[in-house]
Amino acid sequence: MSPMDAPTEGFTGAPNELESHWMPFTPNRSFKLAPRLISGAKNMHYYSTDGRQVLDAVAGMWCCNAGHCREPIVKAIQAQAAQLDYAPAFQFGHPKIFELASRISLLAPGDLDYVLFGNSGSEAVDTSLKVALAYHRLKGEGGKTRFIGRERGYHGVGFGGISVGGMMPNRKMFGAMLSGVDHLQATYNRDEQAFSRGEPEWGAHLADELLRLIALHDASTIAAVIVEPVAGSTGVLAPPKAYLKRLREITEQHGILLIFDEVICGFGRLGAPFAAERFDIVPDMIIFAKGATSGTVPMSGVVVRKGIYDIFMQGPEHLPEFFHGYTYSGHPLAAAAGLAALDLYREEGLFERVNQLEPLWADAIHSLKSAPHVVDIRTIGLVAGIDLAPKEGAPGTRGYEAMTRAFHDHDMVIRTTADTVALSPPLIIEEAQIAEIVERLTSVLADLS
Ligand code: PXG
Repeated sequence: MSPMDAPTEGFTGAPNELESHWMPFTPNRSFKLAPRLISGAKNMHYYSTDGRQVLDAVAGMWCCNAGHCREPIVKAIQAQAAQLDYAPAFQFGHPKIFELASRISLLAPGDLDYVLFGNSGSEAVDTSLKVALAYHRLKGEGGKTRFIGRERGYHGVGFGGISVGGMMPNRKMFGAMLSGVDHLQATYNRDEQAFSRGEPEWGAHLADELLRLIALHDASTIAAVIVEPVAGSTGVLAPPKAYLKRLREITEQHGILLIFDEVICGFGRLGAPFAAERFDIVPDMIIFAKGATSGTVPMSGVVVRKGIYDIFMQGPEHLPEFFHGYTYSGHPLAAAAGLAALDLYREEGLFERVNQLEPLWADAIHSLKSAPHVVDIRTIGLVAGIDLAPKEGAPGTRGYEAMTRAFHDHDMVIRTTADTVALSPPLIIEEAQIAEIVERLTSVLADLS
């Protein structure tokens, strides 16, 4: 059976069939009037229920880094489901999750040697914040409870993640639950950085704002700083040169933990297992998800430095050292998928491939500079953000139109947040397919009202 003729079991996509699923982060009413339905996938493509082959320019949602329905991963999941469907995550273990933890700790820099597994990026963010609080408390620094996030940061949708996150719509509705946080300024400034490739030259000084926040709150109240090395969801914002190093210096000097949220950056997106390696920094924790299983089975985690783990390994030996965990922490199917994905990344050299493709990718995407509506383009690794000028009085409508036209009229899946187009294709993308993305996007932009 080819993905083209994936069965839909009598499903026609009629409005009554679509009603009950309250879709996440989706305008439900518009979607249900003109649905975008996908029933199959292979490598770089989706297959829509109306029989079209659709180019995936965003690796699902920044997660299917090895491409879709890759045989070794599919087979590993199938075999695992038949052999061990589930084992209790607390008080018991299964071999593959220990193997995966070892493999991930080897991929992580420095002494980031311990992995706490979860299922979603949001869960892993919560986990990391709890580790930070507990770590300081165990050290007798119980006053260190404040978190510093960054404006335009996205750390998922749990209460922990939205409090340190810097996306206004995520914060304003649930503000009552959010306290004890402060935010660094976003690093993006179009006047200074427009059309940059890789790390912008301007902006390292913005890291010194952390010194101002430390002077305001005092280091004795601050548990951790959490940032995405490259902010993904809010428009692909690469860190200014030397900015992250400066954050590391300041946090280290003041006994504040530094957490890298690499849910998007990890597993090759920037040409290294983790962005920490690309930027030559050892943070105290790295949050990962998405690419860990190439998007096939939900899995996330937090990689933690040895010094943190060691602080927890005290107290009575019959009691859990950390009161935290999920039913599905380290699920066998996710572990099998993760091991198979790591094998595939290594065998096909997919992380190195990103380094080879990066200049070509940047040239191709930046060639859209003078296309209609384009006001900025940013590229780094195998990621791009393209800002479109908002429509007068109707911000977000141009981006939405671009996304829907790309799918319906030009057989391509892209992501848009407000009026920014984000691209993050599977790492297996061929040069010709990069050209195809640019070609189709050119047509989309030409069609936009
Ligand atoms: N941290 C970061 C940096 C993320 O990008 C999360 C945490 C939360 O992960 P979960 O698994 O709970 O969704 C994310 C998720 C997009 C897009 O297109 C980005 C995400 C999710 C969906 C869409 O910008 N990032």
